[in-house]
Parts: sequence; structure tokens; C-alpha cells
Amino acid sequence: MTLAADLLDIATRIARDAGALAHRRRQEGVTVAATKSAAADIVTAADREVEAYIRAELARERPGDGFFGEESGAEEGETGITWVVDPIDGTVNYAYGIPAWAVSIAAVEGPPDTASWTALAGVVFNPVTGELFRASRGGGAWLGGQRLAVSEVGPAGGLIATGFGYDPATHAPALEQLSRVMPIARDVRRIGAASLDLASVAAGRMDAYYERGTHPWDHAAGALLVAEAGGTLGGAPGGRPGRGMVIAAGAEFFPVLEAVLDY
Ligand code: LIP
Repeated sequence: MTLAADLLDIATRIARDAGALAHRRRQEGVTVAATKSAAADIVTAADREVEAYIRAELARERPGDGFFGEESGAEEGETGITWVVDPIDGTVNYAYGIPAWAVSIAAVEGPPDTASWTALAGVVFNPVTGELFRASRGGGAWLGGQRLAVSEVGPAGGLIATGFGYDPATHAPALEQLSRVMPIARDVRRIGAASLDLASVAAGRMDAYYERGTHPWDHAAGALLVAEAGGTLGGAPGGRPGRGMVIAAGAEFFPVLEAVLDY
């Protein structure tokens, strides 16, 4: 078994168990534990518990690896592999009971920085629908037994997912940008979980996704899904996905979207 396949197996098992735990906690009732960057940016007790569970399981399976998680921070490892984890991506959906949230786990090689890492394995699991999207470097992107491929955009334009983030200062420019996107869009979706938006692009359910302000744990696994499904990814002009921007689409539609974003 290759290293990437081995890491994918570990991520898959842990994401399933972590998702089941989060789902159970959701059914018991959710409490907001704290706010983070803004009043709308919340963390629930379940986010913390589920991340602690994932971190402990990873430490048991692969003791020398690094860890980079949304709720409990970063720890360098000594193997060159870092786990990038969002225990509950789409926390606001989770808190409201909207069934669009996911456990996102990626294993990356190299410095734990979106500008230079190489993603080896990634899993995005929605415990409510039971859908588990997975990819390993060179091994394709999969949903169950179905190999995923990005879509080709028809004459009606792209079905484009986006998000607006929690920083109010970015909302006016984001809306202005959206007005430039509409002419190339069949329609727009704001689902509220970047990992699921990216998984949807990989599965051809969405033609494209873009968003500024997301964190590495929001898009690490999803970006690998898109790449392994034959899609194109970008960030700041000419760069890789990062805080400044994440764009994901099929090869033909990518430059069309990138041009109108004009960021
Ligand atoms: C969320 C993202 C979403 C974005 C939100 C937030 P969280 O992640 O998935 O796309 O619009 O601002 O970053 O906070 O639920 O893990």
C-alpha cells in the first residue's frame, strides 16, 4: 500500500467515527461555546470535543505526524506529514440544524502552509447524508464506488458556489464581485461549508466554487478532491488556494471565472 493510500484509510476511519460523534451531539442539542473572529463566527462544544477525538486518534495511529486543526491549533511533527483538520466545517449550519456540515481531514506533506504543501489524502464526510468523499494523490477522487469528475459548463452558464466569510469589512466588495459573477452564472449557491462546496465541484454537482477568507482546514481536503477529479484550483492571481482566495472549477470554466472575479 502506498503512503497516500495508507493515510487515506486512516483519515476515512477517523472521519466516520468523528462524524458519528458530531451527529450524536447534534441530536442531543447544540450549545455555542464561544465566539471567535466575529459574533457570527462560533465554536460549539462539539467542535472542540470532535477535534480532540480526531487529534487523539491520529496521535495513536501516527504518533510522529504534525497537526493543524481549527479549534486546537498547530503542532509540528517529525515525519514531514501534517494532518489538517476541521472537525465541523459549516458550524453555523450545524448550530441551526441545517444538514450541510462535514468533517474534513487532510494529510499533507511539506511545510504546513497552503502555499507549499502537497496534499496526499483527503476526506470530507457529511454524517447527515452519509456521503463520504475521499481522494488520495494520484488515486482519484471517489464517492463510494463512483469515481468523481468535474463538470463541463453548458451554454446556460455555471452553477457557482461561494461564501462570504465572517469579516464584515469584506462583505461589500464580495457583493460587488458577485454582481460580476452573475452574468456567467446559471445560478449561485451559498451552502455554508467550503469543504462540501469543493466536494460538490469534484462530483460535478456544482460547476465552480470561489471564496475569499477561508482557512487551510476549510479547503485542504476539498482541494485535493477537486484536483483528483480533474479540476483546476487557484488562489491569489497565479497562485495556489489560500486565505486571499480559493477558486475551483473545470479547466475550461476556471479562466472565465477568474477573469470576472478580478481581485
Ligand atoms: C466556514 C466555511 C464557509 C465560510 C465560513 C466559514 P467553519 O467554516 O466552510 O465556507 O463561508 O465563513 O469559514 O467556520 O464553519 O468551519
